[in-house]
Amino acid sequence: MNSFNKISVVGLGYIGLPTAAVFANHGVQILGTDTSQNVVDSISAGKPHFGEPDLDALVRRVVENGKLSVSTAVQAADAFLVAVPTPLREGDDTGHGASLGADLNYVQAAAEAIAPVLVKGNLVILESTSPVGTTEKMARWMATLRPDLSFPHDKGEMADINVAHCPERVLPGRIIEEVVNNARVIGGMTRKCAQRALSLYRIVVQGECKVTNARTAEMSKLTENAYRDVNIAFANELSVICDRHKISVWELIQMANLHPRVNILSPGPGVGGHCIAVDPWFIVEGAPEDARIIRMARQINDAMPGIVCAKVVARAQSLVDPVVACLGLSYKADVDDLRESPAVEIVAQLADSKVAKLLVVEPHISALPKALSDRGLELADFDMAIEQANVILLLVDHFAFMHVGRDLIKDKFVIDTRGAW
Ligand code: SAJ
Repeated sequence: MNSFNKISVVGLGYIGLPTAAVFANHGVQILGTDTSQNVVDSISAGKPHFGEPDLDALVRRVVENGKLSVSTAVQAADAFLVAVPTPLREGDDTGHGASLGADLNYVQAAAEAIAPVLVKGNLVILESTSPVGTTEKMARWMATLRPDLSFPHDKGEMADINVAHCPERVLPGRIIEEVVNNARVIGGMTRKCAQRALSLYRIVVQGECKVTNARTAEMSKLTENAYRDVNIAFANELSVICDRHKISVWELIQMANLHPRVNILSPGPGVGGHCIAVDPWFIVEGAPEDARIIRMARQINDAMPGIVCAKVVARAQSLVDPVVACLGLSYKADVDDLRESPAVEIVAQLADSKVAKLLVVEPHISALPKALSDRGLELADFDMAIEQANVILLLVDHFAFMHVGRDLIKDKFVIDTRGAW
């Protein structure tokens, strides 16, 4: 029997809810909290408030058997898992070009909600992706409200409360499987903090668990996503250079990747999602003079929507009645998630250019995001869009787009930003 009979999960979003449900499914009593009454109501009724494979059945089961209960108020528990958003905010101008940083308001609010119910022996774990030093900040926020308890930044191994960071690293679409099977980096503010967090994760995690300090764990998550961002930026930069030389970047990468130690990623219309397009800024924020490649990669990837838009505008201007079928809006294939999606930005820019009629196709959603409906756009049917358009702009390589009849597009101008056709 482990010493964690009751775990409080603070923040029931994309990470918190699946994590809560997986722990509850292992027989641990989970108290989930979220500041949104709608989220709490929906989960209490056994229904997740977002789509994720296998999550519905799991949540229904653990709510019905009473292992997961949810509320808007944080209650006493043996351990607290914080999985709240850490969005981007405009950062200070560091003199190295405009910079962005992390908004830690949700982490602070979670710390302040947990503090009143803490008792000696509790463990608090931050899972949210955070800049280096955030776990320590969280400990200090709790300490300010609870001068009667000691925390690791003051009392080290002797502290009453243990605090650790264990970043989530799951891939949307495979969250349930990856919560269990991924390797985890577990960083404690002290060794004891790390060991206690390890014993908590061991309840459900089958992947390898590596123990380190909190700062290394914070930086490791940021590094993973910055590594990918930098490598995608390399591919995107190649695509711009190849356009100039009239070379197919896709063929080029295929050739270069024949080398046994080269593995170039895929260029595209830009980098979206709430992770890779965001987290590298947290590294830049903490080391603005030194994070040069990381900052430039962000800028290169962020410039891609403008480059794609310019290509489409140039093509449209050469036609008499240009009609552009914009295929896909989500940030990557086969998901309904539009967060930070470069495809949405491209369609918005094209609409503002007023250079062509736009037919917007996205099979995974039922209504356009406000940014596009406000511009007078409507969702279009795939077959109709392919038939009516003279320019086909493939923005997302959804499975649903892969089998379009070649004869249907052979006389149209195709701009394939994913190299999928
Ligand atoms: N992309 C490219 N070219 C590529 C690969 C991806 O342009 O070769 C684009 C995609 O189209 C998309 C974006 O990059 O717009 C990001 O997609 P992704 O599938 O690479 O990653 P995410 O954002 O869905 O999830 C990432 C994952 N991190 C890594 O792969 C290092 C995931 O493991 C993390 O848990 C997640 O971020 C997170 O929460 O941080």
